[in-house]
Amino acid sequence: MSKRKPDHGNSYPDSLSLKHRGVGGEIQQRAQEGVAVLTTNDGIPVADNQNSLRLGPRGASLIEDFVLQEKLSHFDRERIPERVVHARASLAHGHFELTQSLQTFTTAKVLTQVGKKTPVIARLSTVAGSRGSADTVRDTRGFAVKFYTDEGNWDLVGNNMPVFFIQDAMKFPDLVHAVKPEPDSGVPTAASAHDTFWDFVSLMPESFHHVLWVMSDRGIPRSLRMIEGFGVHTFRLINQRGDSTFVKYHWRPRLGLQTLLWDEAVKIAGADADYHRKDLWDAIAAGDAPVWDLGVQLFTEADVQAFGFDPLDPTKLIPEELVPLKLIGHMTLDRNPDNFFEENEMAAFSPMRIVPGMDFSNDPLLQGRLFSYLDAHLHRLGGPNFQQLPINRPRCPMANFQRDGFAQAQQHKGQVAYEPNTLDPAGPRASATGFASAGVHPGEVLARGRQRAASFSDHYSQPRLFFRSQTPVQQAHLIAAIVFELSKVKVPLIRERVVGHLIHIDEGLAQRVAAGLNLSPMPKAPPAAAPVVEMPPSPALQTTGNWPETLKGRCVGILIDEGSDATFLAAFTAALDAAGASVKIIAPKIGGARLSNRRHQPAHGQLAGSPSVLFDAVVILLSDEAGEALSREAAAVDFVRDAFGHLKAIALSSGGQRVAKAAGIDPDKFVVGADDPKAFVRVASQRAWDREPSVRQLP
Ligand code: HDE
Repeated sequence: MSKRKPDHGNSYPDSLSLKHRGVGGEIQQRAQEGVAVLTTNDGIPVADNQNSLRLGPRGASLIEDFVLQEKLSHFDRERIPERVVHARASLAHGHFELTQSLQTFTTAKVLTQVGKKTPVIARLSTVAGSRGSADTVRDTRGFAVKFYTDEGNWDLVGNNMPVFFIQDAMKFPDLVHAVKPEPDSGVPTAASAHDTFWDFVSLMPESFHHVLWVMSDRGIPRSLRMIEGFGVHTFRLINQRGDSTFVKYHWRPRLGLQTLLWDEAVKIAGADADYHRKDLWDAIAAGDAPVWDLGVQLFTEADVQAFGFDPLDPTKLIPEELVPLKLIGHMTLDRNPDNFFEENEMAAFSPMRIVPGMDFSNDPLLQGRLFSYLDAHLHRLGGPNFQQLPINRPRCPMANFQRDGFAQAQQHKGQVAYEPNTLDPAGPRASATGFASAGVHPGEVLARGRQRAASFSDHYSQPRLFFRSQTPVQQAHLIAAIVFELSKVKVPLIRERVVGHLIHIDEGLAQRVAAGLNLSPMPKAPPAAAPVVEMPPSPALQTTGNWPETLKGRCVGILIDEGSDATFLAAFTAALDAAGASVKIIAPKIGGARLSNRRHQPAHGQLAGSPSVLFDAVVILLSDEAGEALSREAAAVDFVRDAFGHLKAIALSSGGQRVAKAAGIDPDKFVVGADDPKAFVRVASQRAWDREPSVRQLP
């Protein structure tokens, strides 16, 4: 990626440029020479940026030191409130290209102009953790995309799971309070494995569908480049005639859905808390731009009658077998931000931001969100002018009569700031092609009251569909995750309540969780508000079942030391490169090692700081002597043992075999020799799921 010229901050908007400010002299001269002069925010050149103004070398500091005052007071205000949820995230720029028009369904240009590239930003986040929490925690991931369309900004603010915990916005603060660190102790950080979370969900049967999704391996993605995205709610598209069609949005990563193992995720959190952030950044910086296809499920009011569930209920998904996914375009993320704070921290997404040709549905969770995001931005970003921040500005013309307010950065001219008027005939006016809300659905009985639709009362059929659609490997992981989390819950009654709900979802699931907890006797299932309906399994919902066989986008670690075979190293590097993997050389010392041909090979990482959890497959390319020495080095032995335990492919030289022996591994077909890069590429494109029962006892 091309390195862009650093902006030293003294580039004010045009009307306030250096020339106009007449600061002149040295600044302009140095600017002409291409060297920036350090100034205060008022543009006053600073002569000494090392020492404060003091009365004598050992005397007191003077209050007249405006340079120090400005620097410290600005610093004191550097932080803004972090997002209550989704505080931790990565952001990237890119574009969306439409490949199939939806003009039968909508007038929105972004969805009808085939071939048009609309600039986008995507912010991919965790939910529960604070800004400084680890990337690989078990959690839902936020998938927020801002489309800078020609008709204004459209934000699709979704998650990597198609359903949500709750049905009504009224419960959101309770849900978030339950999952966040417990208020008395302040622990745990970024984890749902604690009493308050499970207490809450055990009392909210509607949450179980989402709970199963988070407990599946989708809750621990391998990479942000490998997560799916969903708009979750049902939205509407409106066509020229004013007809409304329901729509659900899906993002599909071209790299496929890939996940971690729990033990791996936990160890990565220690080895590299920024694992996902770096992975996305590095891929984009290397020109390896991730791509997602955008798919839609379109259906009408009449179709809904046949579903047997209510698409306004955000705890329900629409199986693709029922309403197929239509791929209409793709998003490419190909540019990293220049400044994390200005682009990621200050980005404001809201589901309320839709463009003409779109509308909302009456999903009560969505309706609550339509209030909450603007309110959060007004608080977090210091007032009503946050849309003027560069990252939030529309890229199309905008004009209205809103004025003033904190941090107003526009320079409005003229006498008129109201409408209607005759004094500014060229000023902005509403247009017939502007945004118009769809009419209320005819025939709906509108009775005011705090209420929930009877069609929202089936809480178990879809979790059953999700669970039964999974492969046995995924079912085992999901059960292990629930057992793990409930084992952190201190109050036995909460564990029992959870198992009670699981009985409705799947008897076998409940029994295996109970066995994993050593819970006996089996608790009773609570009464279900609606009978559980059997649905045909949906392969599209599989997690490990949808794992692609490829090395594309993955990373292979090659452990070398003094005397490693140079020919094999070259052969592996070439084969892996051709297969689309990135390669990282690891050595006991960061300075690298001298290979068999006496050539010096630098390393990307030091062994002690680069455990094998950071790689998708590993090659242990050691000479016999180095292998002998490293078989007494815990970092090397753990490197191999963990790779094996995490179901990864391993290539071993004869020296590598010595380390593997010390790690006590029993080679299987995913362990190959270091003389066969082709065989390695083949096995490294998969995970050794069959190996799991030999290394881990799953409930
Ligand atoms: Fe959010 N959510 N949310 N949420 N949400 C926020 O907005 C909220 C919900 C989602 O990268 C906040 O600017 C309520 C569902 C994402 O900046 C806040 C309800 C889905 C992001 C807020 C929900 C999401 C947020 C925090 C229930 C998936 C990160 C600060 C009615 C469809 C956006 C902020 C970014 C962020 C409120 C439920 C996704 C507090 C009240 C469902 C991806 O306003």
